[in-house]
Amino acid sequence: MFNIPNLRNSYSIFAAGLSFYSLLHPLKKVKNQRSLYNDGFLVLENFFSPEQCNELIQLFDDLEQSCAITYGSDRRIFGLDLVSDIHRDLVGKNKKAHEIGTSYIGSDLELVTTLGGKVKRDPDNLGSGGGWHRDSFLSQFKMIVYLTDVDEDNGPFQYVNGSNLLRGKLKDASYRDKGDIRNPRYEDEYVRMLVGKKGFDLTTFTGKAGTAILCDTSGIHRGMPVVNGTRYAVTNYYKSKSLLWKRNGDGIIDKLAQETAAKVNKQKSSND
Ligand SMILES: O=C(O)CCC(=O)C(=O)O
Repeated sequence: MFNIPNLRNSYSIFAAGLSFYSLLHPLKKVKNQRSLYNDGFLVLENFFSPEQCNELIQLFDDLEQSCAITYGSDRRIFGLDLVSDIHRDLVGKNKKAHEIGTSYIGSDLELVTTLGGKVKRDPDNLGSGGGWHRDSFLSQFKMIVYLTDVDEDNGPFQYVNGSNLLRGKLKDASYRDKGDIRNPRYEDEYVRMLVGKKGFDLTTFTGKAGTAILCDTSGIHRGMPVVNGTRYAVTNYYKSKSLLWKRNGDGIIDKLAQETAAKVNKQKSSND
């Protein structure tokens, strides 16, 4: 009998759908930013000064107790652009990140939220983002800026090079078990196989406080599990203004950001 769940797990249907969508929404090879297209990321050093990083950390610390949400080893505050001037003006409204993302995705982007994140060692120790994953199978743009120096020990961002490209997505899906084709989460062993045997490269982003990573999070990525120390970062989430890029999950992040704003407003009015 005609079985929809089986059909949904078919490689051919997944590949045809993704290819069709990618034909309609081609990613752009922008001059001077080819690594964003070819590898899925672009690194800009000294994007923020040490003083700016410290100010952003201080604000996170001030709000952590009342506003942070815990996800494994992550402490996250969504919507910092709604409650902090420096998060809004320096990070959320950052012109350079917006311009680069818009030219890569090929349609005007808008900020969904500026997230503040702090990662520490935790018993499950999956790292920021909860292990290897794609945020979606369709391209998505984010900017992560480290606010503390990041080495191999305190949770650097990691990315499987080229896993943002259609050919990377199709190649990877062809290795997966049928039931996993649409699963955006990956076991460590699977990523080791992609990197060790299937010719993908892996980048681990160590860097000084103030380093920005602009990336397409439809590629396979994670925050490496923390061995020692703490990592602070801010992340801009963007979405396209075009209706053709609408996703099922749109709205969840906005809601979390509004919750932060409501908590901070309540705190302010009880202090008045
Ligand atoms: O901040 C990081 O290092 C990774 C976070 C992540 O994977 C995510 O939010 O999707």
